[in-house]
Amino acid sequence: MANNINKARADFPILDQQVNDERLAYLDNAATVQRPTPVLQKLMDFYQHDNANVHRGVHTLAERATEDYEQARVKVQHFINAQSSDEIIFTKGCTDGLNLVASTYGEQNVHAGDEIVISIMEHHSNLIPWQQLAIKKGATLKYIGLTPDGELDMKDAARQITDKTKIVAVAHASNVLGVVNPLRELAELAHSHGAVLVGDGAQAVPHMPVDVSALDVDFYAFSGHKMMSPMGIGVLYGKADLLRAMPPYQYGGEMIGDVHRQESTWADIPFKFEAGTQNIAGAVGLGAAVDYLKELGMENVQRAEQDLVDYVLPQLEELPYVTVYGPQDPGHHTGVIAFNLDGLHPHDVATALDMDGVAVRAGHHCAQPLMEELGLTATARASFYFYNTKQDADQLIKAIKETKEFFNGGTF
Ligand code: 7TS
Repeated sequence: MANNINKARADFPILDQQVNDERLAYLDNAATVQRPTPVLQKLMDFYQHDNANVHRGVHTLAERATEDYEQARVKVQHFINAQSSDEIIFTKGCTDGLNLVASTYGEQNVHAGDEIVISIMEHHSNLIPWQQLAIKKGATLKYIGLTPDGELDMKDAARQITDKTKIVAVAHASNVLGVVNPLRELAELAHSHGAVLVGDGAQAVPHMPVDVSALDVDFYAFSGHKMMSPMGIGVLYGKADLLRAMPPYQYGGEMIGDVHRQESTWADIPFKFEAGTQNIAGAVGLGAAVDYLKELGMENVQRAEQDLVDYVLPQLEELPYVTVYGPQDPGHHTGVIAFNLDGLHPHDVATALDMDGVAVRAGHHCAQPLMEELGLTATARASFYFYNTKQDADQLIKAIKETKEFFNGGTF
């Protein structure tokens, strides 16, 4: 593999293509990123040489597959600095991990009159599980608001989190505003009131060094497909003592201790939470993605993205007809940039940009309460990854100018 971040783009043949007769500038990385050849190769190798079900057979392939699967767990453990690989549960993705916590820890610990605190910038995946839990239990769901700069209002956090709070659940990085939230401070605040902190790491783990021990989060969920693994695999980190005290999420094979006609016991963690045949190849692919990111160095990944933001954000902000959401200071902004063009619907903008080869997303980005808070129904969103280049950024700016001209009938 190209272990130099400047050469890494060559590992992504998908990026080297034309769409609508234009060079592709793939800027929809917050939705999903692309996979490098070494990850695809690992997947192929696994299916061609080692594929078997895990933890079941004593035959050689089953042992090899089990070894690969468990090694992937250890790789993830070290990548996010968990204390033990038992604290790494493989899930279908971030959404699945958050639902797991709501359905087990939440079910067990939230009662009528309790409070759950989330932020107004949450993705629906870190909102609806808590909303439904609150409805079911007769608990109250409260929201931490934003500062005028579009960052999490920590003064409001201190107001919202009280002794009635049982769970605080907040995104580590927003998929719309491009902000990174202070999870360590939120964890301290939550713990001082006897609550747990659930971190949604979907937009953080692929882009910056993440240390769950230093953050002192109790649970932390993320998706593999946003960090170059196959689809359909993700991770839930949980502190071992909490996971051990929680009931299972689903029932079936693999998660049991002993089964009798009328009663059963459960396996120890992490297997208690991995009922049925898991996405074994997905986990193996995630392990390969972790290897790839480690070789690049997460500091380098973060710096490469920051360089792109420093380059493109001021250019966007300079355009009088463009509104950028979230912090205007590039130093406070991740590679997720939500924006609108005056008088144009973001879907029209995204369609026009696609004609120029620029792939962006438009819509509410699964964050409708945030849109409501901002007085919007939708935005366009460009989102960068380390393999993007200044050429991609230039193409975005040029396409935005052309779009404005086109819709203005050339009068702009
Ligand atoms: N949390 C955040 C902050 C996210 O951005 C997403 C996905 C999820 C949770 C859910 O992840 P999943 O892999 O389980 O679906 N965000 C986006 C997005 O912004 N555009 O497409 C998916």
